[in-house]
Amino acid sequence: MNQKKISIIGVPMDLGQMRRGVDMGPSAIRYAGVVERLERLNLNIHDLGDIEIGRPGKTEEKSEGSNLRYLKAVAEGNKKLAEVVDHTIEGGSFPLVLGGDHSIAIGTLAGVAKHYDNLGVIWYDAHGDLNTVETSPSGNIHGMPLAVSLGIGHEDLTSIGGYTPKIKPENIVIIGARSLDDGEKELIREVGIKVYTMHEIDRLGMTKVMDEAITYLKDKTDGVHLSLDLDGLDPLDAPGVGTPVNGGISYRESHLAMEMLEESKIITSAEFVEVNPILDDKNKTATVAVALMGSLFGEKLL
Ligand code: HAR
Ligand code: MN
Ligand code: MN
Ligand code: MN
Repeated sequence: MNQKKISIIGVPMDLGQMRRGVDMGPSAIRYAGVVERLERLNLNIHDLGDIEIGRPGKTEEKSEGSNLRYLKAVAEGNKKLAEVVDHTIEGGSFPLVLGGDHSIAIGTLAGVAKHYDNLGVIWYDAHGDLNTVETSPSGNIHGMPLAVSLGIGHEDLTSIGGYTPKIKPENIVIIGARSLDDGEKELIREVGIKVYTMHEIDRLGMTKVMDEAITYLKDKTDGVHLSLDLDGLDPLDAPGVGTPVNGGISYRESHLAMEMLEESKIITSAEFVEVNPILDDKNKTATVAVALMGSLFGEKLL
């Protein structure tokens, strides 16, 4: 039988934001049993281990002429990640990337997008991650990866992988947004990104939201990357994240979303980010992440 091959890539990155500990996310997710869980689904799982991420000291936080935190080390780590993701796809395997903070989407997308003419992206997140050097309220790179992938941002980040942009605005769907900065709202309107905020999720229900999102992406894309930030979920269900925002997507709604993505067969790569075991409650958030991965890869209740 031709088994689907999945390569797990850990990225112990915590330099894209200010709460230390999210670098232990890949360990926490492995501890929660990701390999065993997916092996039960008769998938061929390869754990490639972790990408090496630099450990700069606090004094190296700001590099010359930039207000972005740890720009150099974030860019270096993402370059390595892009290479590994690229080779994973070349080798016929599905890349499943475990974060680490959301700045790693820069490298993941750099490695993925070169394999597609029209890559779609589902950005499951409380945030838009559409800030630029100019609009960022924090200087934290984890608030910027979607903008960077659109080709908007610091050149050291947009140039990763040797091409830019990675994705087109009309191929993006954001789901779960409830904390958008003014500059992000402007960019969403300016370039035309489809966003399902918590308002639409409450009003339409997750079934309709996912049906619409899948229909929106299906015909115009030749692959879809799922970038799932655990803070898209409500902090009651996923407390172990650095920037929790109340009023989020429930565990059950998220399961449904993953099941619908699995049925649609559109997802060709995925990443689960922002799991911070230091802020967590007995590894609850990593456990939720693994359960969602189970549904995404075909686990059934009956
Ligand atoms: N929008 C804020 C900023 O750019 C907070 C971003 C928080 N981001 C994440 N990723 N946790 O979604 O600083
Ligand atoms: Mn290559
Ligand atoms: Mn995010
Ligand atoms: Mn977020």
